[in-house]
Amino acid sequence: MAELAARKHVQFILSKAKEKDSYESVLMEHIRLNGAYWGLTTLDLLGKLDTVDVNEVVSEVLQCQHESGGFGGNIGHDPHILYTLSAVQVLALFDKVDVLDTEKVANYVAGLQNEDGSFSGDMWGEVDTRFSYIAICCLALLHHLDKINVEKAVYYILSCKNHDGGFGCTPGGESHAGQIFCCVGALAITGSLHCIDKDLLGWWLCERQVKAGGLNGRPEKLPDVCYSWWVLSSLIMIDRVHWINKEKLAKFILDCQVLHNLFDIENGGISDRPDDACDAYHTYFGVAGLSLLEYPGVKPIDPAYALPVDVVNRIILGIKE
Ligand code: GRG
Repeated sequence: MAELAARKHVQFILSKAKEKDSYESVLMEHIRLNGAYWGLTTLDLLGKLDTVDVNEVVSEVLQCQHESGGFGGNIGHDPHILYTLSAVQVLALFDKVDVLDTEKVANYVAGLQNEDGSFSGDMWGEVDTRFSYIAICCLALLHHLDKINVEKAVYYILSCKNHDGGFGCTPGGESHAGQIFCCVGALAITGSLHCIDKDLLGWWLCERQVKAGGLNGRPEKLPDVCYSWWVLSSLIMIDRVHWINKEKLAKFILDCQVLHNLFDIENGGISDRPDDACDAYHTYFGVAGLSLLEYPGVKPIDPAYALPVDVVNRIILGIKE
């Protein structure tokens, strides 16, 4: 089996952070805070978070905050719950959540809860179980879950459960591994995992493994490295990870490493499938997947909070290492 080229992936992430004018960085401009979360969490999992300047990161994050308390994807962009979680997660990595007026951020998130317990992503009202997860994860990290009606939030998530055991975006929506992560993660954080039929969901999730070892997000689809996170974290949370072949999955992720670019120059990064181009999103979810597989040299990640375990222990349990 190929080995994890950790040093090259760190270089790849650091080089992406510096790029300002490339085609890719322009495409990523509106989701810069998400990108910061993917890149910096990758560095932390690989033990290299100290290669970045904390004050610079904190200042960039704070510049994305809107007067409502929410965060935009970049400086001057409208606030959305998607970027608000990334902002809190990035600050959490550096033990800097206290630079925030946590009450204000929590009020922004809590203000997006609807009467039926669901969450909108922003003032324009789109509803999705992604936003339920984000609200719950974000408020838990801010110690402000008391600001929402948790019972209604859980009830809404359960209304998105399908007969195949999976979950969709809204009631009746097709089961998809990404939404399943969100629903299972939110139920895990709120202590409601007993509401899941673990065998039924575990069966649907383990059927996502294809012959090559990789995982897809729903039936008949191609495997993609990012599902190493969405599927595997869900299987771990419901205690059914032994239902897939972990070794084959690790091999698939390692085969997606891009170690040389088109000009045969040393590169780094992980792609969606072998021989494709790499990006920060797949690099993060590939490394995070290997972390869930307990790959040597990669720090353990928490499957519900999607942050390194030591960060979650520090914030949620108050344990300093
Ligand atoms: C903190 C990890 C973390 C997440 C925050 C934004 C979010 C909460 C979760 C997103 C969950 C999700 C829906 C992931 C799926 C992303 C994805 C690869 C979608 C592609 O969907 P299709 O239909 O691809 O284009 P398939 O693979 O089905 O062909």
